Amino acid sequence: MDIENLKTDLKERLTEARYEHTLRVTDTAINLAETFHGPVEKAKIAALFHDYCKYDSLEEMKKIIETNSKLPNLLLSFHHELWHGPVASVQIEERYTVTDQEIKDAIFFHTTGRANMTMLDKIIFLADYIEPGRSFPGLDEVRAAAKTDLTKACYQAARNTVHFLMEKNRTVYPDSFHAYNDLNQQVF
Ligand code: DGI
Ligand code: FE
Ligand code: FE
Repeated sequence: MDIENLKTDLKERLTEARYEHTLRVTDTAINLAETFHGPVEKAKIAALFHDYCKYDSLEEMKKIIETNSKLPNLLLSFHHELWHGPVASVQIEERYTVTDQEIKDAIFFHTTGRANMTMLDKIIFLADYIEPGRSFPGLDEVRAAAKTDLTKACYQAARNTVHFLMEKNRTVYPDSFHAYNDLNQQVF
């Protein structure tokens, strides 16, 4: 993987603010991987690519979801914010020959999480939530937990997100609930 080429591509595809977010998520993911003895190189690649499709057109993403058997059509019944991770996971395989399943899964599930998250899934999900540019209610607690307990911090992030969506009368994608329930059982 030529990181400098990838960064040039990202700069073209993303806004300045989103590109800066991506670099902060990457630093955060590398730190988490080092702290919890996870896969540092994979964390770096997955973090750099995680929002690769964030600004793709809705028509284009819809077509990819409809035609690619790896992507569930259920996504189309939920908010389009949920599409960019799954779509990125298949696009990067085609464009950059990223075939590592662990990396593709971490990108696919970075917005919702899922049941039985791998360590890399947790690292990317959490890094996206706690990167220094974020300011969510309850973030201090999650950042504190992230220093010592990866699963507990992910649980708190998943819980806060589901709580936030319900407060706003938004729909909650099944994988978000699956992540919440499974992490809850791992923590308590
Ligand atoms: O791409 P980012 O902005 O860095 O972060 P993200 O990929 O976590 O996307 C966050 C958005 O996705 C935020 O607006 C909340 C929304 N979201 C997360 N989980 C769900 C969700 N929206 C719905 N409708 N249902 C979910 O389960
Ligand atoms: Fe995202
Ligand atoms: Fe992100």
